[in-house]
Amino acid sequence: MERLGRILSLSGGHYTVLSEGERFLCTARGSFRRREDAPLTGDLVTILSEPDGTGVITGIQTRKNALIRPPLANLDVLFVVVSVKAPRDDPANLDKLSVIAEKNSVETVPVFAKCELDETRAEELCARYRRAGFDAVKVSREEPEEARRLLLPKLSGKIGALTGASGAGKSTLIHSLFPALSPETGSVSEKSQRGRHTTRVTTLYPLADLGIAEGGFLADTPGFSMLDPHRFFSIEKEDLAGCFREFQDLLGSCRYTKCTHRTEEGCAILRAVTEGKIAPERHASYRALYDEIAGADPYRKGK
Ligand SMILES: Nc1nc2c(ncn2[C@@H]2O[C@H](COP(=O)(O)OP(=O)(O)OP(=O)(O)O)[C@@H](O)[C@H]2O)c(=O)[nH]1
Ligand SMILES: [Mg+2]
Ligand SMILES: [Zn+2]
Repeated sequence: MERLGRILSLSGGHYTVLSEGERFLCTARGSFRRREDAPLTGDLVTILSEPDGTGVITGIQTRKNALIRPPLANLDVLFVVVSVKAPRDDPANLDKLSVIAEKNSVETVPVFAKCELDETRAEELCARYRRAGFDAVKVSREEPEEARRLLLPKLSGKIGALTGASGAGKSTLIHSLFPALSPETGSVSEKSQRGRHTTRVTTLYPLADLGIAEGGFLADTPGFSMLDPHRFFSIEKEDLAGCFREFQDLLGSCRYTKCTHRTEEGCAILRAVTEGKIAPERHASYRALYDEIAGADPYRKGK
């Protein structure tokens, strides 16, 4: 019979599709030949299912977005875990990821972890990102209930993924959120990604399996730190300012229409930085990313 389902994982050419609480092991119909047509984990698909639990994917519903690395479709929320201490992470990486997310209609949720180790810094960072327009939170393994209260509603009915530097506290957070999933379980695909097979395995965990009625999925995919905005998302340097949400209202208010918001006279963004309306750290991230994009492609130089 024909039914609608969600692809939870892809392994060895076989897709695991969740449909009305049942899992089907599916192949894709031969018509998905071209790489960009191929079904991805996270896709909502129609399948023709057999009573023995197998099926064939016959169609893909329109995607909201599609990430190449890791391969994942329809991501709604990206939780970027940043450790406030031990190790003290640089939030510049969060800024970079938030740009990629913005470009792909993914909501970034900055999560400042290990907050009990430096409450002042955690509060400072939270305030900075809230001011920039993000729903930032701080968490600690000492308060798993609080982490659940803050983060689970953001996953309800959505596909979310966790990313962040090594040691930031991702596995610990997964354990706080889903005590039924051991941190070891959370890193299974991480291990397989390091194996000799180049195929990257991204798995969606249905929240329903954990007894969370509202549904939603958490993607176990550690590959986000590999993202290169220029290469993978073809962000033009001219589009970058629009991906910093606290810049958006000011775009068009600069003296020069081609203002790059780095050093120009009469720049509305620079004025906002001076006036304390835009965090200097965020503007520094903007400049660094701008230079990175401008310098990344020799064919683009001078344009
Ligand atoms: N003090 C304190 N330590 C924490 C907290 N969360 C995690 N840690 C510790 O930080 C270390 C790294 O935590 P993990 O959860 O393994 O970090 P991860 O992001 O999964 O790291 P990778 O798997 O290497 O990417 C572990 O020793 C944790 O015990 C916290 O809230 N407070
Ligand atoms: Mg981990
Ligand atoms: Zn400007």
